[in-house]
Amino acid sequence: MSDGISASKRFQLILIKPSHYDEDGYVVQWLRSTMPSNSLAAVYSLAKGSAERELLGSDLPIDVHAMDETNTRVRPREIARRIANNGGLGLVGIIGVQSNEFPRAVDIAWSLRDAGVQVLIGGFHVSGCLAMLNETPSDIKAAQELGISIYAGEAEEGLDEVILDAARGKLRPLYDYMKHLPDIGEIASPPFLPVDFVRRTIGNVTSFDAGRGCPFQCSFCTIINVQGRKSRYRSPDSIEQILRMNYENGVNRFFITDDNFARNKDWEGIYDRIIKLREVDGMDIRFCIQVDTLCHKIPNFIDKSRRAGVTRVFIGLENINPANLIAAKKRQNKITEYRKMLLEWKRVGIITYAGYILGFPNDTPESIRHDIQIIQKELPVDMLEFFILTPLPGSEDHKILYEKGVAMDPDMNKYDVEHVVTAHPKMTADEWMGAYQAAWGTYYTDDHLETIVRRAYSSGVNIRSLMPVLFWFSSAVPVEGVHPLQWGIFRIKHRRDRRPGLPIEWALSFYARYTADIARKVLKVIKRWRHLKQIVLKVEADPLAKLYTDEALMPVAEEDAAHMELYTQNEAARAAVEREHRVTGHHIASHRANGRQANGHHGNGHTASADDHHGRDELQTAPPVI
Ligand code: B12
Ligand code: SF4
Repeated sequence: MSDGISASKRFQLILIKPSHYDEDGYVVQWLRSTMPSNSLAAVYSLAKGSAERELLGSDLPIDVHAMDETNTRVRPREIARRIANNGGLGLVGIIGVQSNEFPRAVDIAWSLRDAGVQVLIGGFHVSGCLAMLNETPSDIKAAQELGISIYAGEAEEGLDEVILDAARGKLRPLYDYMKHLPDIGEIASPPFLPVDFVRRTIGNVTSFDAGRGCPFQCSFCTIINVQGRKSRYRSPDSIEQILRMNYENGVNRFFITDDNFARNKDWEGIYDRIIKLREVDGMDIRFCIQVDTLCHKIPNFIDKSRRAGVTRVFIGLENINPANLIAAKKRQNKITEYRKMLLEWKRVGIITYAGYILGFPNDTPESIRHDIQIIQKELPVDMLEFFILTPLPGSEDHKILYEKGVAMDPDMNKYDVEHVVTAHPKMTADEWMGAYQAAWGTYYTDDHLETIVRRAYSSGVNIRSLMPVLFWFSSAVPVEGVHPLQWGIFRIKHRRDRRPGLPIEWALSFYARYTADIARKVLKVIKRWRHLKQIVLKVEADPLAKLYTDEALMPVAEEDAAHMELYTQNEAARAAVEREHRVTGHHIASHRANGRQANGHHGNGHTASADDHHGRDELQTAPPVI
């Protein structure tokens, strides 16, 4: 960011999406980060809208600048200078701050406050805490005492007020917009980031939220308490506007950030518009979405996903032990539906990722390992990603522990779902952490990588497109020691950007270690990539590979449920299956009579609907993944 000296006054609005600190206290930063932040896109676009409307009058123009610390170094002194050079009026908004980013956000904010700059922090940490707790937690209070303002809630209706207050130099300590959730149907400035932002991330992918809110009630979830349980959604016109703005700039891959797009009340209207853009207007646009495990029951959802250009789907599987799912109030997750749902996605050639949470009350290191082995054998999911069950501020779990005074790690930097922050009834902290670290290796064995590729190939999934994502998810932890969602290309470390309280290292030892680290990681990456490539080439060269099948790919109608561990692993699983029999009135194994037989399709035991006609031949023409 240049200092941009101006003769007349210009209000400087600088938006920063912060990162967080690694184990050594250095800021996690990459040459190319995972994807552009939608939180930043949403606030940036609204701010640009305020600037275009000349909110502060024609004699005080607003300049909006944005930066994402996961790929750009934040230099507080440069920011302070820019504001001073433009007449001294400005505001720094620290955007979309998650709990794990709050300490870093406060450190950035504090150095800006020290230079006399007005700063406001918003995002899930502050919104979640204010939504759920009866008192303001000490870290937020401490920030306020440093003169840092707090914004809770969504920016769509409150940003103008903030800018007006900041222009008068009268920012309030707290803006609480939690009580009213804005309608986002027809926002004049929907989320958008200029193309240079997308270029600083991997691939040609950007993100936007088509809707907010989820009707379910999982106890570890923060979303429902911040964004609500009612579905609010952007209109198809608004979605088209977002897609066209990006497409015109050469960006045609999108991550729709809705936590559960299947419960977006207007998913079909949105899909129909996207299908029109693809099939009539010829726009080559592709999507990655997040859904729940019952999405396959929504008529047309999966087939329309394919037509709308969805190539990848994230599914909140979370666990295969029904006792754990009940403990987490995740009653909508039924193990008896998992295979049907995953086979449905396979049927249309869409790559699946499932989230799996470790540390529910009944988990032990042994049960976790065993559960992963069951998944490998019996569930046709491609990528599995692991998270440590964490009482994230904003969740019911956090509220309960907080109110009961149960010990939780006070360092918010650790609330990145990769650290143990509270006690577990059956595992020590070390055992729990060990089980998390081991989980990646247990799932992504050489044998299982080959099985995933073989299953995908025989199901019509483009394995050349699967390869990079499989590489990403199987390698992030062993190579870099970070979760795949946080990984990036080429780790950047600035010696002086270290967490306050930790010493600034000697240049020689810092750079020697940094270089050795990079060299070690590059070698690992090359080795792993080559290995995966060999698997892909081997499968492609195998004349029988298209005929590959196994227990996981077996149509539900043909499965031998009585012998599947998924359904028999423990008392809770057997009870869940029994309950399902009572409700549906027929036995899982007896689906055989109703389901489609092996005919080149992966049947799912559903009565075929009018739309249910896509077979393998069509899959060959399915678009490749993002
Ligand atoms: C997309 C996404 C990601 C993406 C991109 C990040 C992004 N922000 O776009 C990626 C994949 C990188 C990611 C990663 C992670 N994520 Co994430 N992510 C999301 C998700 C699904 C959507 C974010 C979003 O776009 N929301 C919509 C926007 C518009 O809402 P918003 O961020 O709240 O912003 C609005 C308001 O808060 C307000 N606002 C925000 N900031 C500011 C600032 C000012 C000044 C003002 C005025 C207003 C304002 O205005 C905005 C517009 O209304 C959310 C869940 C969710 N529904 O939000 C989880 C979520 C934010 N992620 C979460 C977590 C835990 C993570 C990870 C730690 C998990 C992991 N190991 O992968 C990592 C860590 C990332 C890191 N530190 O590097 C948690 C955070 C919970 C918490 N208490 O902190 C959430 C809430 C999901 C959950 N499990 O509960 N994530
Ligand atoms: S399904 Fe996902 S978004 Fe909905 S309440 Fe559960 S965890 Fe939250």
